[in-house]
Amino acid sequence: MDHDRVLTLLDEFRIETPSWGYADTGTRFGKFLQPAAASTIDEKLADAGTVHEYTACCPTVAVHVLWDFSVGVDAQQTADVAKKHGVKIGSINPNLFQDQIYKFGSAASSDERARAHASRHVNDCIAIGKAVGSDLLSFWMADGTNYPGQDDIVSRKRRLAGAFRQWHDAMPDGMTLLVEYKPFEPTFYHTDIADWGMAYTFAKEAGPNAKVLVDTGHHLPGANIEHIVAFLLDEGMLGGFHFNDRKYADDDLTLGSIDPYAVFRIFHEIRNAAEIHGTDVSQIAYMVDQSHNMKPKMEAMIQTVTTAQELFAKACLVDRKKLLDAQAKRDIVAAEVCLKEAFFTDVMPLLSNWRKKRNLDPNPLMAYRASGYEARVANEREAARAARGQSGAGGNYA
Ligand code: RM4
Ligand code: MN
Ligand code: MN
Repeated sequence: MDHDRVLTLLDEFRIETPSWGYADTGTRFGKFLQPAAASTIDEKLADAGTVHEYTACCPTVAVHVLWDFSVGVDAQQTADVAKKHGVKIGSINPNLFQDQIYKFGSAASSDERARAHASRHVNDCIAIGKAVGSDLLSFWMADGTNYPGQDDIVSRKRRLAGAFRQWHDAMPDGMTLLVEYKPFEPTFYHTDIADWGMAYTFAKEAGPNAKVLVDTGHHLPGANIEHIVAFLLDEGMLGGFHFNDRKYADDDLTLGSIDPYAVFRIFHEIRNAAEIHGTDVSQIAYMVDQSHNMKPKMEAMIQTVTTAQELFAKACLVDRKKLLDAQAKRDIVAAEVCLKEAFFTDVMPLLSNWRKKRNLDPNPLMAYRASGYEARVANEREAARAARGQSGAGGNYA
């Protein structure tokens, strides 16, 4: 592929960053607070805007409704704040796991009150989505059970399917419902949407505007994620990604920090679908789902999106003619070499070129570091928190 074509593909490669990635988050063992962490939606959007300013590839921000919108605040106002920071509100993530009422699940629960509570929240989320002009309603359900025999799996499945159908039909035209899966955690015996096949089934039954969301950290060890991606794409059912890396489980480590070749292989399947099979890949929502506990959050986010760009560019460089030829000859070694050659190509000159055209520094991470942003907002935010009588950024997640 010639370099101009890669540059055009990079123009179309947009990555959504998550509001919760800028806030203080932790593990179930505690939180390590960072003075520069964002504690208000305004601060989160300012951070997201800054990431976009240095990278030019992150124009939208995912929001988690419970954490980012307060009762009585007009959603449109939040959209205006986003605009002020040079970004837009992207996917709307309902929170169906934190309220006490969800102890036994939300839409899959046998408790009618929990189901009604969930539906009210989802309807509020749809209204927020409409108000801010978002076209994605993204579901991760924590529903599941902890012990064999705890609840009837089939009844739970039917209740969940019914809820998705209702929520699908409540969405305005142009909105897409995404169904995310995860094999375990927070429940440890069964999860109601445990894998891509279940997510596919729920999405398919919900209606034409529902698709599957692949969170790269939500698989059991050894799963071939690029195979899942290729399969879903060919079925027209791949809605998008939550990018992160992992060593063990849902670790939410920086994308490509553990296994960059695995990320490359995912992008390779996407480009293969587009170039060999004529699949429309333009609607795939690339999103980050990481919340860093130890790394500085902004640096981690810039690292993540620039890594995504690098691995995507490398995947664009796979010589597909040569690959098809090797496959036709059943030449396994030559076929694999095609992938390896692209993976080991230095794409930094290409990306520098892309950035220069946008008046960006060729090294966004170093430019961000040199800007002093972190120290400045740390001072401002610590002072603002002290004025509010708040210690630490607070926040809700973990
Ligand atoms: C879950 C899942 C969801 C995210 C929450 C915070 O593990 O990845 O996408 O919204 O975490
Ligand atoms: Mn996720
Ligand atoms: Mn996760």
